[in-house]
This record gives sequence, structure tokens and C-alpha cells, in this order.
Amino acid sequence: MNIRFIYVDAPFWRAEIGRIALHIGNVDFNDDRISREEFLRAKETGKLDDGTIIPFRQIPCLNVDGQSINQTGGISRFCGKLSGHYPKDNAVDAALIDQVIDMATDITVLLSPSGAEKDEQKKKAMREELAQGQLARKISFLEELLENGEGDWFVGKKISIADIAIWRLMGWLTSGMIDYMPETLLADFPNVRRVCSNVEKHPKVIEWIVMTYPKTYTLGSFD
Ligand SMILES: N[C@@H](CCC(=O)N[C@@H](CS)C(=O)NCC(=O)O)C(=O)O
Repeated sequence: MNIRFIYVDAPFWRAEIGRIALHIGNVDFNDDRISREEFLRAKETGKLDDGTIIPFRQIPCLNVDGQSINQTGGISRFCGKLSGHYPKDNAVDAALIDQVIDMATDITVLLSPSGAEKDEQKKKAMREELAQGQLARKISFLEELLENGEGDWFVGKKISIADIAIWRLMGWLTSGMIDYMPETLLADFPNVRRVCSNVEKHPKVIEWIVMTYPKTYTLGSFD
């Protein structure tokens, strides 16, 4: 099977779920990082410069043996099934993983209005309110899920695509790269921090970080 994972050169959760699942599972794939310019062109034309179709004109996009597939959820599940990080025959566990990934989307969408705000003072006020309000509320629901769960991972007793999604999403939110978003966002959520820390301690995740993340990336921020 020829797998090409198409995204820009950024470790955003939408792409990292699939890329990291494939990497951990030792599944061969082509990690195709297109330039921002090519992405903008694909948004206009629905195709990469080499003619590869980008359905819905958004990324990530997976191309499997010439067939293009879009949408983070579907791509992540496909990569998870191939790599052994998403169940093929346990519908309940699969749905439990899905609900976490959909929550990652809900959280991401919360950032959109402030991301589009041009007035810096208004943006600051929106982000501060978000961090203490809606965002903290949603993260507290993930915390609740873990308090009622089995411990080290969101679902079952081993790492799944749900854990990878939340680790990367939380890494982005607390990276200091989002204007006016406090790096202390997870201070009150020890269970979410623990899962993130568990993902970041996985030897294959460390290998991936060393291979693909900026040299300035520091391990251990969730401990
Ligand atoms: N529903 C899509 C959303 C993906 C998405 O918003 N991707 C961004 C880049 S991170 C994008 O392609 N934006 C361009 C657009 O939507 O026009 C998914 O779940 O994958």
C-alpha cells in the first residue's frame, strides 16, 4: 500500500494523529509537507501542483494508492487501524476514541472567532475569557472522563489515536505560540497532563519529535 500523508510542515494535531500513529506502528508512509503557497493554490483549485486531488480543498489529506481521502477523523481512524492504535473489532472502544477526537475538534473550533479578530485588544479579551471560560470548561470534561476511566490512557490500557490527538492539541494550546493563551492552561487538570506526559514519554513519539520537531522543542512540559 502506498500512503502519502499531505499537510504543511507543522506539528498540528490534525496531522500529527495520523503521522504519529503510522510512525509508532512502523507503517511506511510518505510524509509530504507542502509549502503554504502550494496549500493556498490547492484551496483555489482543489489540486496539488502535481494534480493530486484534495477533496473539500482542506488538509490534512491522505492519498492511498492514488485515492485521496479528506477529514481528520476519517484519516486518523484509517491510520489508527493500520497501525494498531484504533480497534477494528471493538465498536464501543472505537466510539469512545471517536468522542475524544470530536472533542479535540470542538476545542479547536472555539479558537476560530478570536483567531479571526483583527483588533488586538478585543482579541486579547476574547482569548482571556476563553481560557477561563469555555476552554477550561471543555478541558474539565476531558479531565472528568479520565477521572472515571482506567488511568493512563483515554481508552483501555494502551495508547490510542485519542491520546495522540489530545497530547498534540494541548501541546499547541500551551505552547505560548497562541497569543494571550496562558501556558498554565492545564494547571488544574492533572489527569489530562498525565496522559499528555505518557504520550510524550513513548519512545517512538520521542523518536518522532527528534526527527521532525524544531530543535527548540522541550520535552517534559506536562510533568
Ligand atoms: N473538517 C476538516 C477541517 C480541516 C481544516 O480546517 N484544515 C485547515 C488547515 S489546519 C484547512 O485546510 N483550512 C482551509 C479551509 O478550510 O479552507 C477536518 O476535520 O480535517
